[in-house]
Amino acid sequence: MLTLYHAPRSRSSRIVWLLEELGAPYTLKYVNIRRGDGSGAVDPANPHPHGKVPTLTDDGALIFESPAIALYLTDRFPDAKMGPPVGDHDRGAYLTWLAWYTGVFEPALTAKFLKVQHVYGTFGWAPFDDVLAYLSAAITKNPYIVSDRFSAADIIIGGSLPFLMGRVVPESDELKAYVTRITERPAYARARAKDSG
Ligand SMILES: N[C@@H](CCC(=O)N[C@@H](CS)C(=O)NCC(=O)O)C(=O)O
Repeated sequence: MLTLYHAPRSRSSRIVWLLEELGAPYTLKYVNIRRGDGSGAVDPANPHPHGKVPTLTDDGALIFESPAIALYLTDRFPDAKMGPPVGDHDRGAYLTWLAWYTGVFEPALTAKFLKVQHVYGTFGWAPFDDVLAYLSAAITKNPYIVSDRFSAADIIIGGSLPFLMGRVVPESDELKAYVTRITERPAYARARAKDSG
């Protein structure tokens, strides 16, 4: 049985969206988290080792870090075709984009937000402008991040854009069109309804 530990309007909202896309049976447990404005607190009911969300459990197995959860779920529910399976031509790109989100995109965003000067040869990610250009090129070449097929990579990466665009990420016509494309899906609307807490 899948349980998602979730805090509304947070990184776990994307996993609610993914579970809705998959049509997977799951229980949603709302938990408290520390918020950027200083409110909130670690919730003892949340099994995440750092008190964060998303946290997924599956019959006692603990899975955390958004890309790991996405990969776990799309492999576990292959019939939903939300991620290229092992042996598929697009599998490598899919894994790359999931790892890129966590290893490149988020650190580059954080560095930009904190106004940290990029240091080549020291940082394990590229400067923010390169990162954004790479993402913009991908969603201009194809309708979705990996290929012409929507996947969990669009939820993990694209799903962060409605919040980030106009804040840390500058708006562009390409990104706006892409966000509209992916958020017009019924599963997104269902997830938003559950996000209110
Ligand atoms: N790298 C993690 C980040 C998780 C994360 O930082 N989540 C935030 C919510 S958006 C959180 O739980 N913050 C509470 C805290 O830092 O204690 C992932 O992508 O899953």
